[in-house]
Amino acid sequence: MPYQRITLTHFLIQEQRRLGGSGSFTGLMTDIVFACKMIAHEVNRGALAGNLGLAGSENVQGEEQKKLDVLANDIFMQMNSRGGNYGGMASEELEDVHAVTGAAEGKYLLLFDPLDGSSNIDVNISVGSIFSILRLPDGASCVDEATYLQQGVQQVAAGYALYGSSTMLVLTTGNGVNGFTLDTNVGMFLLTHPDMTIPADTKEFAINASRSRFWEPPVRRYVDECLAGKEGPRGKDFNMRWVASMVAEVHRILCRGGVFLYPADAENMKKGGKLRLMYEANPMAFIVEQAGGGASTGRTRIMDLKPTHLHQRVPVILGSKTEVDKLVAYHAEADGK
Ligand code: P6P
Repeated sequence: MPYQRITLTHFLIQEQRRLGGSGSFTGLMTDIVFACKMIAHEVNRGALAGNLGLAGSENVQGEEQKKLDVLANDIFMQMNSRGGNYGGMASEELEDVHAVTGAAEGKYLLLFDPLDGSSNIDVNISVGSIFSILRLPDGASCVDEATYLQQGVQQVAAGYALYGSSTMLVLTTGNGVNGFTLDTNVGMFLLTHPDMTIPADTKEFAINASRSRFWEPPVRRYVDECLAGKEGPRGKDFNMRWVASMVAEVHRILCRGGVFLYPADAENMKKGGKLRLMYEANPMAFIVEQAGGGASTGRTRIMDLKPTHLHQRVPVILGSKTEVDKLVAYHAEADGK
């Protein structure tokens, strides 16, 4: 019988009934889903729609924006302003937080990276959108950055869309991780990857090895041991991956295990690291932990970090629990703890 698979909307309704939660995840996700479907359409059209190349502008990070960075951000802002769920939003592409006008009832905050990995767009490698949902504290102001600076453990939900060979949406609401694939024939996300779980052990690590000259000793030790293979201290051969698109890396880890490292190094520590805490590290850490993995800076659990500013950067080590725990132990040893 066709259409056996459950839609994202029906999944969320069933989850709410099962958990008796008052939160309306269906409402919270509706506008995000619209935005991701539209972005998928624009990404998939690529050159045909004149969507490739540079926008001729820079974002708050001082990075050259791609046309699709700007378009994806506009789509996320517009779509998520209409449902009345969000009192305010924050984007990698915008310097300041954005209060949603006329959303007096908006009880949540949406933080997002509208198009992560955009350096891959022009060469047709997978990119994605990352989002994190926080509660709007009673009496707090959506124009005040401090309202958004909540620890990762406060997240209500987090997820990503992956614009790859198929378009997928992977989501956690704090009760495990589930993956949905977009059926473009009917425009619906259908449950294809229920209860995604990261294997504790792996033979695959992902790091930008061109930065090895900057690495701290515990990271160098870990990578060297992996490269030593079965004759080395790990007693097994490892494989390396680097897609330069965090969404693609995390998705691979959710599907088959692995560890992803964008660690602190001698060059990036001046800025605190490379990846942003509020709309990259925290949502991915929530997802990875909910799938049984670990997510650390190497020294601190990412979701325990107390944010200091909206575009704060942090070191990120996440994935298979055994490997993350080993890396944390190596950092502690190097720090003399
Ligand atoms: P590098 C993309 O710009 C990103 O934020 C992540 O998606 C990705 O993992 C990383 O940066 C890639 O960094 O040093 O390879 O350009």
